[in-house]
Amino acid sequence: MYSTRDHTAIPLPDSATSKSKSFSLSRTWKRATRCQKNLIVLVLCLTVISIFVYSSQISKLEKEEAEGLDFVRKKKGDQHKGPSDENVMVAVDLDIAPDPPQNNKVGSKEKNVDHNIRANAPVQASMSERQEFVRGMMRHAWSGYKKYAWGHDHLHPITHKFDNWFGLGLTILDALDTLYIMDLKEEYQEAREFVANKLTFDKDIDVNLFECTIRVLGSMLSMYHLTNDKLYLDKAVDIGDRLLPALTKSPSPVPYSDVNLRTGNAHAPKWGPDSSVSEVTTIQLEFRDLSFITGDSKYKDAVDRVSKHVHDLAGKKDGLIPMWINARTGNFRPSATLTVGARADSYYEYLIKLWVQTGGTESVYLDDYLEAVRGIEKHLIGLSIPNHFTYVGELLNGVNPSAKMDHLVCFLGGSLALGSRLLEKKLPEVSKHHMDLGTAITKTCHEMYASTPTGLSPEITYFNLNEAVKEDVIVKPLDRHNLLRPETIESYFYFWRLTNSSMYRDWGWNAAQAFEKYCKVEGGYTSIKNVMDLRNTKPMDKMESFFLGETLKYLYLLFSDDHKLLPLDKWVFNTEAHPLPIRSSSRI
Ligand code: DMJ
Repeated sequence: MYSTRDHTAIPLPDSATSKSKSFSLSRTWKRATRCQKNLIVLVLCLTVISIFVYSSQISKLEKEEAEGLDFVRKKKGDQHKGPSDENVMVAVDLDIAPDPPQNNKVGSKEKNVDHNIRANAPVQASMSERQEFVRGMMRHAWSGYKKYAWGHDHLHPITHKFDNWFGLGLTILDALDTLYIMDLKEEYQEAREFVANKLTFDKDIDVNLFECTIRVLGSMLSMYHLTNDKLYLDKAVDIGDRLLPALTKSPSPVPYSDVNLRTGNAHAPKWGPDSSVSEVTTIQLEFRDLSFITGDSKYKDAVDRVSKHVHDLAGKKDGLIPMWINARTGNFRPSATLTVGARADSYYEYLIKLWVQTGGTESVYLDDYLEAVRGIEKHLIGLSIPNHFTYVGELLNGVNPSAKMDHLVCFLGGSLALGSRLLEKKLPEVSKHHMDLGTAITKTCHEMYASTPTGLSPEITYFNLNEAVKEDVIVKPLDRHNLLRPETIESYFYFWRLTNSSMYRDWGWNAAQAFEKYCKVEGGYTSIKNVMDLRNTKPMDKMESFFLGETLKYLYLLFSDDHKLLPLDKWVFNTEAHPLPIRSSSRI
């Protein structure tokens, strides 16, 4: 007789028992009524469907858990831990979600960047592997640019289009010294060939003085210093002369923001009367260097005049500068916002670097820098709730505090570390204090990355000051983009060089992997619109030239064991990461 027990007691595919089972089953089936048969078929169908639904739910849950685990871990447990806490490193090692399955195809329904072409970034890798990995990133960015945007300013790596801001091949110029430093010989030769045979500055175009100085002049100067190749000196002089009218044609010592490369016609921005203060105070390292190498003081005189004017100008608040300045009147715009973010950032960066550039001989820059850091601490620094992250906020209209921090501010940790090291003997207490402040700010910048699901920082972060809220970091919907910016990596680089703490290298490695995972596409690397949703990052289809000029260069240097590769006591990096030599005096 057929029984449940008989049925379940058939563990092995023994032919005799199988036969007798099938025999008894078929007899039972034949004896069953039509209604019983229908019922059995229905039960079998329902069982098969349930098994299928259950197993697909399980695998979906497993995948979600794998992708979200580290974010949850970070949110729950790791915010309190200080830089010296080893657990941070463990948590950071776990910070990146596992690689996506290999069978994700190009053109899959997922709106995100395509997974299939993402390289496998190993979670654990030796320093030389990390460095080699970054070289691979550079090669990938370069080959996409070369294939789809050669000679144009920026690549759109998804649509394979390009844009021209100045029409000078900005990505090539920004990338030159990175290629050279990474010893990517073939790529470097392609770039040099472009400069030698294709690049001309004799163009009827209006360019932004600041952007053209830091990217184009800065690059040509660096390349000249690194290679001694006269090609770059000639190009540096050419572009320097074409930019100079922005400074000399202005009715005040404050330069116009824009200048035509062919006609020398200079003017304020088309959209408003004022220049950003960061722009007019972040051209000095480059023009001074041009004077040092040519022996012609006209470049240095022009930019020193701007610095002196801003130094003397009324309207600062404890060393903090309002963000707008007018080239006609020479004055700050009253009641402008005080910030270390956009439109003011590199004013502070260049104060300390100008002092460094001439071997610590121009104390006016150091004095202004020290005063500014005191001002930053007095008016802009705050601690978030509940975990006391040190943020650098803003004073809106010069008076109203806001706990808003741009990613751009994240250069500050590195600059404080650099200044601190150089002030060790001269001002030991200040040095220690600046190092602590820089450390805290850099930890906050790391949190901006580590607290998002993608492991990439948003463009702007707000810090919580409300006791009732349990999250320190607030990201507003319109601030969720990541433009492949370098500032946090830049600070990791300084801290690695100056403290030898490998924690910064691990933090940098996490960021590199996140760029690889969420920004890499077939044509290069893309900015993304939403760092808060790892399933829908909304690629923006733009690869900024500073990704090659700065972000990848600082990553490469971060993973270099060789402190003699561009040592910080011999080279000062301009704000676009182009290294210039440190001199022993300001004499030309
Ligand atoms: C770069 O052009 C420079 O680092 C500049 O100082 C700020 N903006 C970009 C990178 O974010």
